[in-house]
Parts: sequence; C-alpha cells; structure tokens
Amino acid sequence: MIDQDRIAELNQPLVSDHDRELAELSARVGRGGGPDPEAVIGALAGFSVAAPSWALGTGGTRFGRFPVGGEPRATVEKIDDVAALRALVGATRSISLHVPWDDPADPEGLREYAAGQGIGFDAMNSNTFQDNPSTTGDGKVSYKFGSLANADPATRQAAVEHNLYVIDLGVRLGSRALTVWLADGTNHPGQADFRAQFERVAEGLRGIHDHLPEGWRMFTEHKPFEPAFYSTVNQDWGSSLLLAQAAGPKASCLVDLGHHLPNANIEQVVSRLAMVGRLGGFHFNDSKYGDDDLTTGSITPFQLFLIFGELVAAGGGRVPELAYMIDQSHNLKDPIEDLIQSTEAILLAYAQALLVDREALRAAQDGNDPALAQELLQAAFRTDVRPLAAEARRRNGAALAPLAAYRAIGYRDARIAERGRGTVATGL
Ligand SMILES: [Mn+2]
Repeated sequence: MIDQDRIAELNQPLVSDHDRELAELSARVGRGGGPDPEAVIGALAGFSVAAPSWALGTGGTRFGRFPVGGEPRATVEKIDDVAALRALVGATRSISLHVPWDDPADPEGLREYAAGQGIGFDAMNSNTFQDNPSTTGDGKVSYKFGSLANADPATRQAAVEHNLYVIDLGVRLGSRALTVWLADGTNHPGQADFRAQFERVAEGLRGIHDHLPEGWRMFTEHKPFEPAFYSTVNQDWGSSLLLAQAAGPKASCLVDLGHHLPNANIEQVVSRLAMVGRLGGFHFNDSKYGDDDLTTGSITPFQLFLIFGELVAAGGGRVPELAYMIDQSHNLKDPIEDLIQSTEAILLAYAQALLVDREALRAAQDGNDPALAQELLQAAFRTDVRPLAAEARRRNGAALAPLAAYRAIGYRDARIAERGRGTVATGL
C-alpha cells in the first residue's frame, strides 16, 4: 500500500510552483467568458477510469514477452496494484476483470478486500477467444472456429453459458456490466457464411442479454481484424450497433480506440453512437498501425481531444456516465508507469475538451466559418492544462507528479522483493 502521508510528503516540495502555475492558468482560462476553472477541476477530480486486471503484468507479442518483475501472482495482488495506482493518480477507482484469467473462488471475500482498498469492480469481460477449463475442459467443444458464431450448437451453448457464469460472478463482485468482445470471424474467404455467423451471434447475445439483472448493462465491442484476419463478425461500429439492437435495450456499443482501420474518424463514430443512445463505453489506448495498444494519447493526442469533445457534447458539458477503461498492452514499460501516463493523457484530453467554447463553436459552424472553428479548437488544444489535472489529483489525495512519486516510493522494487522477479501475471 502507498499511504497518503507519503504522497503528501512527496507533494510538499512541488506545492509552491504548482500553486503559482495553477493560479496563472486559472486566470487565463476564466478570462473573457471562459469556463470556470473550478468546474473543470471538479469534473476531472470526479472522473474515474477503470484499470484492466490483465494490464498489471507485462504484455507480450507472439514473438516473446519480457516480464518486468514483481508482477501480480493472483487477483488480490492485481487489486493491490490498482490501489497503488489510485493512490498516485486518484482517477482509477475500479478494476475490470477478465474471466477466466481472473476467476476468484471467494468473490464476496475479494469484493470486501477490494472495497477495503477503495477499489470497485467495473465491467466484467468474458473470454471466449481461447479454450479454457471452465467451459471447454471436457474437450468436446472448442472455440477454435468461433464461440457464439460457431456452426456447432454445443459450442455456442458453452459460450453462452460462460457469459452467464461471468454475469453471475459479476453480481457477487458488485459489477454492473458485461463487455463481450468476440474473436469470432474467419481467416479464409468462403470459410463461413457472413450472414449465418452474424445471426448466430445475435441470437447468442439475446440469450446473454436476457440473463442480465436489473440495472446491468452489456457492451458489444467491435474490431476489424485479429485474431481473425479475413473477416470478423463484429467488425465495425455499424455491426456493433446492429448487434446491440438485436440483443436488447440494456445493450450498447463499446469503442476501443485501437479497434478501427487506419485513419478511421473515431470521434464521428462516437457522435453517431451517442446520437442513437447506444454509446456504452470506451477502451482507451493509442495506435499507429492497428490494435497496437500503446499508451493513450502518446501517438494521436489531438484525436483523443476530439473524442472527448464529442463526449462532452453528448453529456451536455460533462462526459456521460459510461464504462471507461484503459485497455493496453505494456510490452516495454513498467505497466503501472504506463497506466500513470495513460490516466494523465485522459485527464488532459478531458480538460482541453472542457475548455472549448462550445457556444462560439456552434456559431462558427452555423456561420460556415471553418477558420474560426479551428481557432476555437486549437485555443483549447494548445493550452497546457497540466496544472488542472495535477490539482484534480491533489484534491483526491493523489500525487502532483505521479510518475516521479511512483519511482521515489520504489514500488516496483518492493514488489519484486515480495513477489519475485520471475512472476508472470495472467493475460496475453
Ligand atoms: Mn478492448
């Protein structure tokens, strides 16, 4: 555990510079009818993004994996890491489990343990992209040729049952949502019938939807390729919307920023889904080529800013209550350092989106004035809003400079000493 006294001690030498920078920025932001800086700080301080349980360990590629050392050996240790992350950044107040990588024997005990650390359970993720002992252990069914889209009814049934199991587990943990990302698709033209696959998935999702308790939501997550390399059943936002509509009223679409073909206009996708009331959640990451799962905001920060602009517009001045999660693979960086940087990038994009003068932007749009529209966006995007994010962290009892604090505390070395150098967390 990282205690708040230690954080305060590390903040102390930074406070006077921070206060000065914040005062300067606040004066500039609030000038000429700009947003109330206090409201921006309040919005940032209230924002929470979930950390995924599988991203507390080092990610691998099919060419290899290089563990960072001290990786969590069990779900409780993943919760410890998210609690440490929360202590540093303030904004990661929940964890998102991926079953069966996480399949706690005592869900109530785990829930209590997490609550004691200030961590709740975000959306549950049902894994049917690998064979796993809980559903396919008898060897009679396999997800090799798909799960919900499989031509074999017994395999489809096993996949539905796994999702029901994950919902029931989520209920015991206090989660309120299920995310369904399917690897279903084909690698070879002619391998399967597009329409038959889609209809089977729609039917399976309906069955899963019918099992959702009151107050629960379900998310369909699209992705154009990988591991299926010719076609995927839920390949884009249009298919995702059709599947959510087919599943039922509790279903909506989850947008993973890496799950688009290059140059896709993701902010427009966000606008469309919000418009029809079927925008459910986000998986944050960044990419250069495909589903690279790189640090959020590290490659295309302007796109992230524009996406947050659409969210703020959809939420009427604040981002709407969706399921926000970081979904990244940390191949080179210490996973916690990568999550610190991603959380920071998310807060910065949110702050910049709140700085946009939306009324003036609307007027520029209605007046066919693209140059002025650009000026308004750039005025917000070019503003260094880091003091606002830092202040939001401080008000949550977190660190003004979280990466430096993490290193000063020596968290990784302590985990290596405790857990061992060669531990490998469950995940891909
Ligand atoms: Mn994802």
